[in-house]
Amino acid sequence: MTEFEEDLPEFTAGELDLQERSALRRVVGLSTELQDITEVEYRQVRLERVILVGVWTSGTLDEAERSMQELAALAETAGTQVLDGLIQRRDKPDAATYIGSGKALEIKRIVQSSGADSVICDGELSPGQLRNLEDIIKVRVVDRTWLILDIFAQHAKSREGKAQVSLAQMTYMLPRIRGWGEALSRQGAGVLARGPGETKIETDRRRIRDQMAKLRKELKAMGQTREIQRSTRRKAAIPSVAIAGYTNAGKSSLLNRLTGAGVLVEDALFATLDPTVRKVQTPSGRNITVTDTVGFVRHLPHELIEAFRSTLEEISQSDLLLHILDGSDPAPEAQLAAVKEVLSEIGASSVTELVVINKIDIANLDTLMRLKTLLPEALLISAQTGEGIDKLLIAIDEELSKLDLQIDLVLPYSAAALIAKTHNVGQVTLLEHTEIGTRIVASVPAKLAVELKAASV
Ligand SMILES: Nc1nc2c(ncn2[C@@H]2O[C@H](COP(=O)(O)OP(=O)(O)OP(=O)(O)O)[C@@H](O)[C@H]2O)c(=O)[nH]1
Ligand SMILES: [Mg+2]
Repeated sequence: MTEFEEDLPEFTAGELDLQERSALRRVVGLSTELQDITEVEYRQVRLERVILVGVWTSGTLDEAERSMQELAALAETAGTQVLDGLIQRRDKPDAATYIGSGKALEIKRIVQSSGADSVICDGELSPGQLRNLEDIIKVRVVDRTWLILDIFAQHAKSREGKAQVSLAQMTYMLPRIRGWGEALSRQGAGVLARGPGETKIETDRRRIRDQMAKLRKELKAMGQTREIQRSTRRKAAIPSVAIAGYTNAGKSSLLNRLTGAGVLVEDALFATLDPTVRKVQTPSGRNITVTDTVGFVRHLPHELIEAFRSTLEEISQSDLLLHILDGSDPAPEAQLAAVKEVLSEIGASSVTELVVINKIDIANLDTLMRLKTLLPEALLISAQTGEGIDKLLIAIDEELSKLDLQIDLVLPYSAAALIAKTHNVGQVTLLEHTEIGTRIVASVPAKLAVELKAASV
């Protein structure tokens, strides 16, 4: 027995097996995996203990603090422990370091004394700002955009959702690759995939671009499937109602309340990423579909809007939009503005909108009064207690009936299926059998009116 072997602690057979395997993995890691880790992969290493940093440039201190509270909620949703949060008053963010180099040094000291492993800045930082801050503070520095992308990545479940988030992350990372671990990556040291003279940054970029092209292709195919499903619903002339709004406003709760859909409801930001479509019947007997989808947030990363375009079409292509507002939020007006901004960006501004103020069971009365003055047409509900839901359904009915057209025409007897469809989605007031066919007087969605006209005699 050698000296070395004598020094080995005693292991049970199982432990030894585990040790051997992890030792083996470690060797493989040293030779290729560490060199091959891309910046994107490094960035995806979990944050654990974080310090939040914000720059307060305009608005009241209250607003600046609320923005930081939201950043803290986002950080916690991402699974981190928030150790501290600091706001720096400035006319505008520092071009080189966001908070200014003096403040950056101060943050470095706080990071060291608190044992934080990362810093999260409340904004979208330029690649240069991130790099400079990391150089000063000596721990990883990420921004709000990165954090939101990370939450999306953790919550994505469907194949489409995952692909959308990956694409958004890569779009964000591509200009930000700084060649992390340059010291580790022995340039050109025998990694097969790497061409002669190519640096690690170039390899990373090339790899990311290849993956992005692949993802775009996959997403295009998945988007086509969604489009087919949507056009099937369109052919059936069933009006579509989309629920949109700020994250955590209660969109999924409302869908569940309306349909018993059993969608995940959670007091967490971005609990829902994949859209859910369910059928509902309104009090007048109208069949509609209701879609719950991803929530919005202030400064929703543009990369995400781009990547989620196909999902967001569920909103922009709907017949009616229920804009859910969290009445229990201290400043729902800010949410309203943020949601409107995203809606216009996704081309949904022209869709008829009903503003629905939710959580009235726990909302502050003053806030509700303020909102009612600002939005006299808004409906008040509680998805939790069910209050106001009857009125909401009636309002949905009314709004949809405005989109209906009155028809009075004769259909050939061969068009029995169309008559059944008219019964199903419209309000039939007269049905009469004549020599040439069935006379039908009804109020129907515009899409069906076109179809009926084309088939009439
Ligand atoms: N008190 C009260 N809580 C509500 C009401 N509606 C929703 N909630 C709560 O608010 C939280 C968020 O609800 P969700 O339905 O998941 O919200 P969402 O808009 O789908 O959120 P995301 O999918 O994360 O964007 C949950 O804890 C719900 O229980 C309500 O009317 N009253
Ligand atoms: Mg939801």
